[in-house]
Amino acid sequence: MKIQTALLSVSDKTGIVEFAQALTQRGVRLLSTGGTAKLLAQAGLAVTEVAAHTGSPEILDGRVKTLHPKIHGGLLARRDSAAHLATLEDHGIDRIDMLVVNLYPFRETVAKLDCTFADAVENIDIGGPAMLRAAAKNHGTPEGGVTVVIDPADYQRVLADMDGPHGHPSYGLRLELATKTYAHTAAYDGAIAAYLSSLSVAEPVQDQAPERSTWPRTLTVQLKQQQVLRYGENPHQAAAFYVDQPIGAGLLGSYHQLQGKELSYNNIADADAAWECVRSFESTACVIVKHANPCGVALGDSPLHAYQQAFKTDPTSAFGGIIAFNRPVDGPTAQAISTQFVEVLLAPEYSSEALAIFAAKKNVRVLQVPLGDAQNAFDIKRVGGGWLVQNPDCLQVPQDEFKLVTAVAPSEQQMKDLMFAWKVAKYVKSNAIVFVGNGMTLGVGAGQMSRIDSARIASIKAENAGLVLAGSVVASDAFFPFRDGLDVVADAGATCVIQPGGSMRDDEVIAAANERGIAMVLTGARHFRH
Ligand code: 93A
Repeated sequence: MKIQTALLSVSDKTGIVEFAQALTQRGVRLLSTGGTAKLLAQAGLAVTEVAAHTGSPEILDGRVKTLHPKIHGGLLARRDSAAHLATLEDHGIDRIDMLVVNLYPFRETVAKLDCTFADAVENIDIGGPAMLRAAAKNHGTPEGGVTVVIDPADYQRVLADMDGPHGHPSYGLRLELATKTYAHTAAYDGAIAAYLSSLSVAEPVQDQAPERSTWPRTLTVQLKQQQVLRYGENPHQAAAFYVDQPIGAGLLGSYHQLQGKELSYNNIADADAAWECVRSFESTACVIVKHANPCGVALGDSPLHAYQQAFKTDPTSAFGGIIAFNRPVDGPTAQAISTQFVEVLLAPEYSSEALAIFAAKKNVRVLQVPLGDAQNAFDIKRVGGGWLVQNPDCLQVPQDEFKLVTAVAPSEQQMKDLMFAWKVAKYVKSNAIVFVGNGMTLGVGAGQMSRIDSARIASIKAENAGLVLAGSVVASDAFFPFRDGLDVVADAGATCVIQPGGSMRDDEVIAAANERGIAMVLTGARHFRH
């Protein structure tokens, strides 16, 4: 069914004049609301104001513009129902075949903290969502229906379809746009609910910016399915990957897979752990992850050097690992990696030489992830019957706030290593103990129920890899509850320790450090990771 009439009513007027021009050229009659109509008329386009079309003026300061049977009847009448079309005739209602609407900018308005309550309320769009939902409901059948456009990015696709074999937007496109519309109106209402539920004042004053709490009582997130996964953590669990809308720059969800087997659930979880860790370093770094824990992390003069050092930490665990770089991967690095079994590779870029080397290893999943500093808005953990929500762990205590509590102080290189170890410990599951020497991990103890066991495991792993802990530094993600954990790392050869402090027995632990001639730095903040 050829498009005869389109209704255009947009707050974001990007590209609307050009789109309206293109519609006019294709013989479409334009209806439009106040501000949009004015803009189109200024551009020399023939446009009928909705008020003139319905015979009802905009009233109540524009709160009622399009809420009229001539609009909603024109959108909702079934194109395949003779009775519906006859009803339109009886009431002198024209069909509206296309709806182009984007809503009052509610989210953008309330994002300004000085936005008054009245301003927020006035930016709740009523007529727009009503029309959008009506048009999307009536997206129709392959024979005909309403085309609903909420995003200027879709204008070109709609025109291309109109110029295609059907002469009107295809059913597939109409269905897709209708789906997008409902996701959009749902998120829009979600934002309104979140705003209202964040107001901490029982009776907000109209012309004042109300106080708002960080945690709205209602939380809505908009997620889009990126892919259905073959299975979940285990083959008997179904799974899918959903990503935020929009995805912040630098987060894993914006990955582009260049080659290799399909990503699995565990691949994605491990890739995220590796990526979050590697992008936290400013200098060239490589992170190797296995079962969500880093099993080798190193800084280097080049990606190759960083990889070789990271690999040395735990070559056994690195087998089948996830490897991430914060620098482009070049040919020599690719060559070195291709001698080991690797599940997933992540980097901001790859040279053509590197890609040619990986191409010979068809199964290796090569992901390109742009670097960026976006953080997730929330960390979410599923528990029975609900979600636990928190801010992500982005705390970085500046080095000048660290407290030296021992007689011995770290050297400059040891201080660098302490900072590095502290950063890595944040990405190791608690209880975390990380031995470091010269910018590389020497032993990682992860996920034990007691800190002393993590310390033992870390030193055993260093020994297994043939690495020497004498003169190393060590980080502990949370305080030492007793001196025993400290004694284990000292026995292994550590000479400097970084830890949050804050234990009831800090005095005992500090005394032990002094007794053993160890330097100890307290950060004042812990990094549990469960
Ligand atoms: O105030 S409303 O909730 N009541 C309406 O009847 C109505 N109809 C369209 N808002 C309404 N709209 C919105 O006006 C549209 O969603 C669009 O965002 C905006 C376009 O207004 P104008 O063309 O005057 O700039």
